[in-house]
Amino acid sequence: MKEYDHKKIEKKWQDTWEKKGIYHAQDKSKKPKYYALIEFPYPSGDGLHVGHPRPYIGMDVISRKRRLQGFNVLYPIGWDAFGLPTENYAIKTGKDPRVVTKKNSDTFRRQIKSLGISFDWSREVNTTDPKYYKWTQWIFLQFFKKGLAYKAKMKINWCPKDKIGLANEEVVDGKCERCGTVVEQREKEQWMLAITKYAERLDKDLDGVDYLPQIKLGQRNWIGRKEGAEIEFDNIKIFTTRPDTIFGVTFVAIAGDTDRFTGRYVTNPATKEKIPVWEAQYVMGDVGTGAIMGVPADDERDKAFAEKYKLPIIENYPKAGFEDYGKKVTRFKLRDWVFSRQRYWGEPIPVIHCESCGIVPVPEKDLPVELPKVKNYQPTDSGESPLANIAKWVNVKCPKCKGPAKRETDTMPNWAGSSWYYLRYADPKNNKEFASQKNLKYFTPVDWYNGGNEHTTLHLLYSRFWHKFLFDQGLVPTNEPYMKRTSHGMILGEGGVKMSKSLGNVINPDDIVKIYGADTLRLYEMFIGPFDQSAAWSTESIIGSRRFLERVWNLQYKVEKNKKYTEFKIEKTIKKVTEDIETMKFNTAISALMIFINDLGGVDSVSKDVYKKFLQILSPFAPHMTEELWTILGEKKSINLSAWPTFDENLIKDEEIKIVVQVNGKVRAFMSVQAGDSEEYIKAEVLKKADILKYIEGKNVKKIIYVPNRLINIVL
Ligand code: ANZ
Ligand code: ZN
Repeated sequence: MKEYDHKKIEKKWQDTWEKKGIYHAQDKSKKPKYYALIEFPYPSGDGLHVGHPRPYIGMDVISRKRRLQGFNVLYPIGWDAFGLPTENYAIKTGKDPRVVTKKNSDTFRRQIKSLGISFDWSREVNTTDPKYYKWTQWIFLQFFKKGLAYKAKMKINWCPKDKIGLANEEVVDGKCERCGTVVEQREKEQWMLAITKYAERLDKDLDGVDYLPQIKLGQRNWIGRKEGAEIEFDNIKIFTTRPDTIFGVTFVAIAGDTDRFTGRYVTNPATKEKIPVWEAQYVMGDVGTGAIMGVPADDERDKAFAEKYKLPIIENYPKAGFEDYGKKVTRFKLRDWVFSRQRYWGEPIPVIHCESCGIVPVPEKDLPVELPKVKNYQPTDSGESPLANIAKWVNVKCPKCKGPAKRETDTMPNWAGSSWYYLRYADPKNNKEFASQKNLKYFTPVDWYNGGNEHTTLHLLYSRFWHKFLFDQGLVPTNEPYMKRTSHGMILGEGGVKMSKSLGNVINPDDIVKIYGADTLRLYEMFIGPFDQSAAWSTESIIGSRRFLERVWNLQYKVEKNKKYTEFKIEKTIKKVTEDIETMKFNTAISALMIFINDLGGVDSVSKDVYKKFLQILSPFAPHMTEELWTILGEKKSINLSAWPTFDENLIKDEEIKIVVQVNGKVRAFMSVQAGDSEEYIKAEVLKKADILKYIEGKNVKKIIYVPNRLINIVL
């Protein structure tokens, strides 16, 4: 007997698969396509920890199953590599961020490859590659040409530590999402993207996609669609969702830094009474019209305000019809997207400022505008990008009038490259278009996208916006980018605390792969708990997953080629695994596999047919070992090229049925039987049941009536 040597097996198959390009999606195929997507990682200097691969393995299970089901699967990966951590590291060490990015992504790639994820590495993209960001810049220019990218003086959220402007989405409880520093407000010229133009569709079109309910809700709340009315109190326009309360209005309030009476009065259009105009802190300048009508009797905040400043409160007032005073309007909470950063490590915004022509887009033939090499990556305290100091790069001729002009020195936020990367995967080497229409038509939309909950209001919303815009320009074939969206829970450290460097509880997958093997790690991460919930790592439990694989391995020595297979039915297990994978219940799929092996424990031999089917349904979880066993069984082609086992529904029906047990016509108990059990057998068994014995002990059983699959009646 050969022992299960994961080191040899895993290396061997990873090399073979790579050499044969077995996981490459075909641009042209008779098979239907399936596009599975994970959020491409940011290649950090710390390398992978065991939390990273959880979604990769989850979607890998789906992808592998789809291949066996006959699909031409696109399961790509790349690097979302612009952004602050690399830039801050460059500032500290003076190293070129390009070099740092290369090193980090090399590490990530090596680590991910060691897990046997079936990514199509031939389609790898990197957002910091000029060949890639050329198209990010090109798409920006399409926004610009349509007036959806514009410059505005804005109060922006400013992180004084990172020296960077933040989008609202990046501010959590008034603090910088990255470093926790309290955010300040600064007035600055910024590039904006007009996402609000798409607010209505971003909300409405959620109806047509299959996202988890909490993801839809998260987006809807963020977009904040609200129907209400605008009503004019003389020259002050207010926004209300309750125009019916207009007879209860006792004051009007406009947004202000302090609460104070303005000295002015306006007329209530319903009552024609004069009411005072206040400035109030609780009225937000950028919500609605920035002014409200105060109804202290029916609104908590208005009531608190009225009590504090001794304003009248009208308790009983007639309700108006919703339509009587109002111009009906729809309002959104969503704001336009602050799209520029004054930092180095991002895509340069491809426009030129000319004194006579104004803002001129860089001509398409001059794209990409490449990031120049600099000596110092430090952002300036005045808030200007380090690019502003490179006169040679900044000073250019205006493309229109050839007069002296200056390049824009702002760069794009780290959300830019990820807003369209899934389109590039369809045609990653194209240097004429961001992707050909033919490939886009074939591969998109993404069929299933799994990613982190933290991206619900950021990346997921941004990329839907870009996609809709591209759709409107006729550049992508569908209105939505992703048909289905799910999310995964985090993997926590031992004992349920977050894995972090400072706590010293980070588990490096390299160590696990070395000791237990990639298949064990994969199986364990899928078995650790419900996929959508957080789960705590336990090195002790990983041994259980390893033992299970060893048992599967050893079963090869019990295989009998000609054995007629009767005693063990695998159909139930096939059904369970087939269905559970579809709902990402990976943990229960694996328990079904484990139960099957347990039940097999005692037998002397197993039929080859059953064993092969078992290997096939285990293969998405443990691809290396199953491939090895498949070959040992004499198969010439990869298990990945085999067909997902189907099952005879009739054999499945052969399941437990609950029947009613009566004694003299009275229901006394229930009994589980197999549909295939004979009447004789059931009649004998029922008389042995403890909860029946007490009714019949010492009595004479006259007859037993059996109604198949329904009831059994013992007549005394
Ligand atoms: C009168 C009124 C009567 C209102 C009432 C509510 C209840 P919600 O409630 O969250 O859907 N509002 C409008 N613009 C505002 C602003 N710029 N800053 C602060 N509050 C503002 O939000 C809609 C309500 O929020 C609006 O309807 C308005 O108060 C207030 F019994 O008008 B209401
Ligand atoms: Zn000019």
